[in-house]
Amino acid sequence: MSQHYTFCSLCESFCGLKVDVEDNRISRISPDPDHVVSRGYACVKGTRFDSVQHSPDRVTTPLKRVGESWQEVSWEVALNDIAGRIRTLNDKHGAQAIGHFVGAPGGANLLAPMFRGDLYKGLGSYRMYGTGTCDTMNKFRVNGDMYGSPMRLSYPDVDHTEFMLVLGANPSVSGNTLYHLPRALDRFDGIRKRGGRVIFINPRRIESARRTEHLFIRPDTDIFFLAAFLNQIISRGATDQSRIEATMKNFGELASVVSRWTPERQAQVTGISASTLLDLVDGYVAASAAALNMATGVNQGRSGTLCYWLLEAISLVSGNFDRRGGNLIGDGIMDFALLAKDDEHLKLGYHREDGLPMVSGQQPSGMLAADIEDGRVKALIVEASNPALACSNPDGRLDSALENLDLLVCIDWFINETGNYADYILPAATWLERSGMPFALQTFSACTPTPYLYATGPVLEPPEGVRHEWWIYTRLADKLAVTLMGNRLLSFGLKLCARLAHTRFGSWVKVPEWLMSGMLKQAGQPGLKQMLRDHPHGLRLPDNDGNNFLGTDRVLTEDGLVDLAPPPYVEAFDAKIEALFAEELQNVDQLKLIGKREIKRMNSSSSNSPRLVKETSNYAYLSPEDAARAGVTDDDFVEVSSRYGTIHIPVRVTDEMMPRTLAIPQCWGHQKAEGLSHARLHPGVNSNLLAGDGSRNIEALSGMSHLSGILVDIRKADEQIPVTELL
Ligand SMILES: Nc1nc2c(c(=O)[nH]1)N[C@H]1C(S)=C(S)[C@@H](COP(=O)(O)OP(=O)(O)OC[C@H]3O[C@@H](n4cnc5c(=O)[nH]c(N)nc54)[C@H](O)[C@@H]3O)O[C@H]1N2
Ligand SMILES: Nc1nc2c(c(=O)[nH]1)N[C@H]1C(S)=C(S)[C@@H](COP(=O)(O)OP(=O)(O)OC[C@H]3O[C@@H](n4cnc5c(=O)[nH]c(N)nc54)[C@H](O)[C@@H]3O)O[C@H]1N2
Ligand code: SF4
Ligand SMILES: [Mo]
Repeated sequence: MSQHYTFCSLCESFCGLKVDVEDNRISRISPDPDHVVSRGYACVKGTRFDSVQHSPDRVTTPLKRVGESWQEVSWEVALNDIAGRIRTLNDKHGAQAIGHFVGAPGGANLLAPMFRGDLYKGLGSYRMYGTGTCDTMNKFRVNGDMYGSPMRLSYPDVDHTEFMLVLGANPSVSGNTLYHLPRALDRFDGIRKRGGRVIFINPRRIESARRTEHLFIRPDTDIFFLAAFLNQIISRGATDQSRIEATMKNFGELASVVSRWTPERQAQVTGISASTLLDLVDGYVAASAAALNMATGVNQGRSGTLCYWLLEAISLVSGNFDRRGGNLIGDGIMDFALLAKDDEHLKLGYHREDGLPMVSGQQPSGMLAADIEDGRVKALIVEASNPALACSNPDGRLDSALENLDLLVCIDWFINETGNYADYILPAATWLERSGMPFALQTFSACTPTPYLYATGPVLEPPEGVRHEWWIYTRLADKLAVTLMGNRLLSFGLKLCARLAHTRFGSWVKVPEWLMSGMLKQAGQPGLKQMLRDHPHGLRLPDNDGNNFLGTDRVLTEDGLVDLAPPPYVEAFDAKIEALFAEELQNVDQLKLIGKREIKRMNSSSSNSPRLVKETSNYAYLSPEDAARAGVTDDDFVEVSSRYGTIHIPVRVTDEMMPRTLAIPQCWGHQKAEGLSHARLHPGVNSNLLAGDGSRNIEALSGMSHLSGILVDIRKADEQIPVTELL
């Protein structure tokens, strides 16, 4: 038996793990008690990953769709055919017809992004979609406009703050997003023990708020709360004028934008009373340092970009930004923001031919079905994703579109619901089978209150027919005559390595390790070998004490000033806020649908693990008041309908829910998955059949999909039809 230390790549907590291995099989996974940050914490998804890793359903050789069945083929046969079909479609329809779609796990893969990006750049296609427009693209947009780069991403200094306000996140279940916070509950306890306050604002009384304050907010009304909060700070004069004058611009415009938003006015639609808002502002202003955070619950509403702008503005003008215990901008081992600044593909404000936004090079996933229907996209390579369940799919529109593609290739561990429609499944290695570092945001942008460095080698050998993403993209680049890394010699070397990687010279080829070592050394850090030998539990780097951003050349705007009121935001706010408010006043009595992440499920991809998901937990969670109004109780079925679709689902009644709000755990609906034998036994229903897509349902500034706060109606279903028969 051998013992290995590594990190879990399933969520952004990146917890340290100890993995016991016998004959290339996991015998046990336990939390690493010595990991420099997670210090003995890991959740069940990490410690039971063996059930995914060794699943009998795992695809271990390329599969080609032939009629109704799958045929095992060699990599050469698969990649030659795929490259040939891409070339033909490219000749006929142009490079833009060749699309890509990347899912959340693709972001945790250190090297895949470079290779996939280069392949598409080389092909001349910018039609790259991803679930980034389901979770956070609004934040990247704001960073670009206010600080000059999408990658200048702030995070709350949780371990030093005295007051923390969190909107639309549930870190103790999700492991958090866009900043690193393992052991979230301990860290929030720490704030309380220091005499501080932690407040979660959320339509559901969430797990993270068990020992903290919590306030209900009506879904998708955060913009009114934030506008009134900011207006209070400004009208009280609780602003740091000297810092504003020296390091920021357009304060006057900002003040005038929010000037009509009073605590009383926001209370009409948010459900947060005027006195509660005033109390929060008192607490925020009185704290020696106060931090703010918002995440997917707000990002997925209709005003994610404007909300994040107002949130950052509160922190900036109140003097809490760039200050210990407030919100900080990290200083990673290399300045990723600076490096990415001039990259055409990461350019901000880049628009599609139809004027829709593309942030950080990502096409709106809510446009995918329409783009396929319009013939804009003919081929799609999907890496590490399951858009059929993850994205808005009004009444199954995305399913039909995916089915109609000329070429669909899924690079995955399994045949998931999207894979059902694929021409090829290309089997990829798991994170236990590759070398890696916690991804770009942490290592390169230091989005973490506890800066550290970690590197791991592979813990397991991949099965014979499985390949790494870098290899797949490099072989395709070779076959399609695309130059990688913008350098012919390097490209030739990489292609040669990929050709040799699975021959008898394979053990010489260490492309991921060479690249990682190169990056580490270039950043003045120990190389990979030294990291693995000397720092198996990670290397803690110095804390970020703030005072290192505002007024420095790290602000990448042209004039070096933070823009408090980027014109497109002022315009969008003025244009839509009153209409949104009027709409909210009208619908206060109607139900709104939100999602619910579950500790044992990672998006759509844990349901196939018998050790994680034994039965469905895909209920419609309702407040007792709403259940009574609909005349339903636990296990009754309801019909939930939106403008876009209808589903039937059993009910759970809980006082965790705010009245007029309904939560359904997302990314269920496995009845059709050919390759997920266990998930099919407890399929659940896909709540995204209720979400709208197309240009009317994506947020105009960032392309984010509207996935939370969807207006729905419910009624008791006449009979309890088994879920499997409903779709
Ligand atoms: N166990 C588990 N962990 C995960 C995932 C998973 O599926 N399962 N997914 C991973 C991924 S891809 C991501 S992006 C992260 C996301 O991490 P988080 O951002 O923490 O995501 P959620 O847990 O969905 O938290 C969103 C919260 O917003 C609330 N909410 C919904 N609508 C609104 C609103 O309008 N206003 C406010 N104020 N709150 C609202 C919801 O009730 C919910 O508690 O989690 C990651 N980690
Ligand atoms: N209603 C609603 N819908 C939502 C959300 C919500 O909160 N509410 N959340 C949204 C969010 S934030 C996200 S990110 C999406 C999540 O959706 P996706 O990003 O599509 O994630 P998964 O559904 O987990 O699918 C991931 C697939 O990748 C495979 N995989 C895992 N690791 C790897 C790897 O290293 N390499 C390869 N090649 N394959 C791998 C898995 O087997 C699985 O099939 O869902 C979105 N959808
Ligand atoms: S919280 Fe769980 S899923 Fe996330 S990194 Fe830690 S062990 Fe993995
Ligand atoms: Mo996500």
